[in-house]
Amino acid sequence: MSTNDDTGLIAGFEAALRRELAQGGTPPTAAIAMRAAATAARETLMARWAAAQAHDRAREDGAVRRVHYLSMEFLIGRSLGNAIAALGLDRPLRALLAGHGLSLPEVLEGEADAALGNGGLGRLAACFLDSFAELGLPSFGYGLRYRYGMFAQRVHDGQQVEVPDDWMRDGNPWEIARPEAQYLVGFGGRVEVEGDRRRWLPAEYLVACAHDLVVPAHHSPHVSTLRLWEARAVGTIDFEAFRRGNHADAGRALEDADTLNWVLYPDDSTHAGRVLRLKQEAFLVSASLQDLVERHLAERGTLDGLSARNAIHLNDTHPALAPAELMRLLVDEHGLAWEAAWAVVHDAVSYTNHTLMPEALETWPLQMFGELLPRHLEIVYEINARFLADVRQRFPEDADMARRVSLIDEDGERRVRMAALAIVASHKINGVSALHSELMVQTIFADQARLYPERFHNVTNGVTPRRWLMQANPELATLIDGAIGDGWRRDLDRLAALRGAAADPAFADGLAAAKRRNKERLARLVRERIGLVVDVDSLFDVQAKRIHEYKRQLLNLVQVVARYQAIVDGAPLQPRTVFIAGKAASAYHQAKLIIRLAHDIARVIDNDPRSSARLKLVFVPDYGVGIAETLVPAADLSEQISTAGTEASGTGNMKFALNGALTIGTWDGANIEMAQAMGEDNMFVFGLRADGVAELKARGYDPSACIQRDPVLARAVAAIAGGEFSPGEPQRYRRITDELQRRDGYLLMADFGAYMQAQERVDALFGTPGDWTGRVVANIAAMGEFSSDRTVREYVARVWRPVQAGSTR
Ligand code: 26Q
Repeated sequence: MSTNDDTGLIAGFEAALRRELAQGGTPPTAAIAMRAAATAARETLMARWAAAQAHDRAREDGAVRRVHYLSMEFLIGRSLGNAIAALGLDRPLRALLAGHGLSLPEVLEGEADAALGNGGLGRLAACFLDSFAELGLPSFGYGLRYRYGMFAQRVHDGQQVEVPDDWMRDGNPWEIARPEAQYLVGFGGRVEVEGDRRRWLPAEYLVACAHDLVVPAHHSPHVSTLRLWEARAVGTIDFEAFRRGNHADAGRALEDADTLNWVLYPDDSTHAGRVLRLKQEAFLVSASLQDLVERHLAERGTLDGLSARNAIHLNDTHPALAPAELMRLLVDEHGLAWEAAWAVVHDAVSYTNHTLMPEALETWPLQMFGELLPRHLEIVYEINARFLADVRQRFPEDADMARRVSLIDEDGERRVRMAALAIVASHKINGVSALHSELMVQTIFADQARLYPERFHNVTNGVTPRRWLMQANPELATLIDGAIGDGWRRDLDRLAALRGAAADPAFADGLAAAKRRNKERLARLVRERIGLVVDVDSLFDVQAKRIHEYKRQLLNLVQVVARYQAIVDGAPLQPRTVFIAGKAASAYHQAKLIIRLAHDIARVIDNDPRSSARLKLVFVPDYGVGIAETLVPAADLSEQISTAGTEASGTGNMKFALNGALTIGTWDGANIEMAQAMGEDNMFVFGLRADGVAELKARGYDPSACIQRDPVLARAVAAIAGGEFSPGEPQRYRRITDELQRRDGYLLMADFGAYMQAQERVDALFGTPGDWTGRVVANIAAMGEFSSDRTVREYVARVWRPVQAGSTR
């Protein structure tokens, strides 16, 4: 959106870039050019940041609150492509680089992925930052500045090996240190009683130092901020120890502080009970809330209006210490009465739940909690006492209610329940798809929903069309511009106008051509990274997400085995390339075994001349935002096959459909709303629904009966169990096949037949390209409501807007 107004900006950028590029004297490498462009773009971003802050401060209308989005994860990926597109600098940058013999794509490739997140929850937070900027919403994202982000995934002998992700090794040209924003965060120690006031005397302090990443809007000069906290020691080196030559002792305090910055816990939905993780959560919460209070005081001179002007959102329970910490700040440090402080907390705080899995609900051993955060534990007790008194009064007939909803789990080792804390404190609590929000109030939070029905609601997830269509798929974006204009870039609902374009043969041809080029791009990546050649005429079938049993990559693999066996028997099946990508949590053995099985199956298929023309299985290593940007636009088919009732929403499902892939999926998470938006006939829906899953489990599920009933399934499972894919070690997959035959907790065997039938429908449709393309258009045209702009607007309207005068929450 380069306009005449941008000429100054472009000239400034060019001058800055020339200055940066000239520094080495020698011709710049792609890496140097990347840093130079980032540094140059940063100057503009900083200016926009200052203007945005001034603008937000000056908003006197009180119509919007400043949003503080607290999240342990922000999976932002690379920034340069997004920044120069947003600032309208692609063209001058391309020209300048060409002058140095460099191309823009190779320069963009040189940037490290900022992988400060595990998966969906972290990527959602990154999409929200983009939408915050685009919507001009006064906001701060708050997170931690991990030295090592999500581990890099290597594959040795078909097995996942985790390698530290040293993403800041060459510095981070995007971050802006804010030495003026520093706060002390305490840990441990004891609580002193002075009359009716209590003071926490921590045993240890760390300093939280702010580093900002600036996220630009694409259609306005607005920017949003991601403030990442770094932990530093309060003091310096121990000079006395240093003088004695004891260097290790001299730096001990610095190093101890630094451990907090080291790693993002690579644990997707299983609970890692580590004291360092709790310390990280407390650090994020305390620094962010101190920053909020300080800013409010600086702007308004009083704590009055704190919650009328500020919203605090908890991205799952990881920052759920926030209500306790805000109570401590307001009551202990600023002298507010408990009731007044609690009203502020309740008015400010809201919470999003991202999982129904009971084992993933965060709890902390009381002992550990009390040792690290003694004052917060007292506050949790006080909140709990008042809450339970209310519960007992309101539900005298249900004697067990208090035990079930208590903030403290008293069964066995006593633990603090973070979700219970988040719910009691929040004025609004939401799930991330219609089904998930419904199940949330029927299952894990049924008691709380009885207590506070008005607090629970749904906000279906979305993804940013800037990164996931404009940047990842420029050819498709340009094609859509030609068909319906470029208004969709700001208002994704306009994609609905594409329905009319479905009948236009030129548009259909354009779609096919764009898809083919994106498939070629992926084929190149696969050739370069893993040395495999894939057939771009084959159907590209992609399942890309964290490896988890509930997501059922194993169902996909069993299907691939059955397909392989059918082809060997002579079935003339539609040629397919099946791509699987994703990381397994380092301690999740079953998930790692699934990765290994994928490699073993891929090898056997690849070495079998009878199948190689019709089937290929490719495991794409090191899945992350960067790989997704190539993988998503290249897919013909998107696999969204979780057991119904387990995937809270999914957001990959949205990215694939937006890029013109058809979905094969279960009636789960946001798949349901996508199917409803596009018409169920435009998605390959299969399998048990959530109620069917629950019924079957209640009836008593016997997976071996499913296997016996279906010879195709029996043969596929037998091949894996018999060591056909691991001839040197026939028992290698025993744990997997035993589970499938005996327990099959995620009902793969029950859904297998329906899945195979749906895959047959996929093959048949792919064989008639005209019909396939018609469905693709219907898919894209229906994706308007899955923009994160819509999602964020809903949060603003229902959660983050200031409460109306006179009404209460
Ligand atoms: C908890 C305790 C200790 C260490 C780590 C964790 C932890 C970390 C990450 C627990 C859960 C997560 C991540 C959860 C997640 O990504 N959930 C996904 O959120 C998406 C956005 O709402 C949904 O689309 C997905 O369905 C959901 O699985």
